[in-house]
Amino acid sequence: MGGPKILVAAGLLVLVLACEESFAVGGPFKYDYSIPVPKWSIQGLDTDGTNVFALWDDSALYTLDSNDGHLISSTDLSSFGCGWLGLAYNGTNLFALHSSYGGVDSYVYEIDPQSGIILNSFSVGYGEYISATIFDGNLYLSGFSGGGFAVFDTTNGNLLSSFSSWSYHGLTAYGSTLIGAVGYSGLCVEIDPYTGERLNSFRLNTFSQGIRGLAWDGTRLFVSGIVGYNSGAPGYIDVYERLPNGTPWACAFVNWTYNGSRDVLDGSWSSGSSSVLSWLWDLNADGLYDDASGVTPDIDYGSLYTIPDIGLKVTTSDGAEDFMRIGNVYFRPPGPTIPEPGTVALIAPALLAFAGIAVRRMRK
Ligand SMILES: [Ca+2]
Repeated sequence: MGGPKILVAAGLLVLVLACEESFAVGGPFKYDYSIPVPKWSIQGLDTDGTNVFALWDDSALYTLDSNDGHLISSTDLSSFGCGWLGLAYNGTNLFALHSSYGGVDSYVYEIDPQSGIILNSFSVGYGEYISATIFDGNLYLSGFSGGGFAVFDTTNGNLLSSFSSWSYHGLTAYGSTLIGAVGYSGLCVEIDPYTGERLNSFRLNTFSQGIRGLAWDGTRLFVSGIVGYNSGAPGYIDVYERLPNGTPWACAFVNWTYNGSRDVLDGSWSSGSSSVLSWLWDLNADGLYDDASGVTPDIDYGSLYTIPDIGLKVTTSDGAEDFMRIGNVYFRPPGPTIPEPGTVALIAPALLAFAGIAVRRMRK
């Protein structure tokens, strides 16, 4: 009589394994390995498939082996001062973004990756650019006019186009689209490279103090960021592999936005391998997602403008679930001094970032 019990046990084991597999940690990418880098804050990142090029903001360029991470070469850029924020490789040379604030023009330096010699440079004008990539042979910079993309001809520095979008701290070409990282939250967004439209979103559970660099080589996604606040400390680059097509995944992301009269919770950045079926909210910190539902839940805040702990659970139509928790969300009271809606959409994540609010992630 042992046979059926074993079969049942085996069946349950298969069921458990199947359930675990349906929860793709990190969205459509899975953590694979890390490689060490000499510095704690690698803001620019790209790869030629064999090597990884890493730009320390203050200020050096490193070439590392993409597999074992050993340091192949380094180029001292300290004579330019800090502010190296973006790096892009066009198949031949590197384009390093040195960005400035306060009305001073930013520059892009074309660098030979073999010798580290600067071959060329051009001004990209005043813009708070924070990341760079090559797409379709042209240089894409994110952060244009506080949000959006500017596209430059790499041969002469001419501005080819610009369009509004969010500002992405890390940026990489990803086949026919782009992927950008939204700073501190671990949220990454797949972006239409011609319109800036958000196509998809996922989160990488890494660099809680900020993703700053992304590079895709066709099979691996390299991710750099900020590690601690010690400028003498070393850092690392995390390497993710793409999960097979069809792998269910879900991404919960709590945002808040202005709807014309007040701030509202907004779960519309949540995404997954199929459509999100439900958004369930925990607003009283009891761990039960039973206080509100819907992508922008209609809740009565009363005089409460700070919710100390918000949880969002999303479920996709293929059964994947994801959870996100966020602390101390401040809703501004309705009043005449509220900025325009378009500005608010950009301010919200900045508030989140500058408040240093811990974004915690839970997963069953
Ligand atoms: Ca609850």
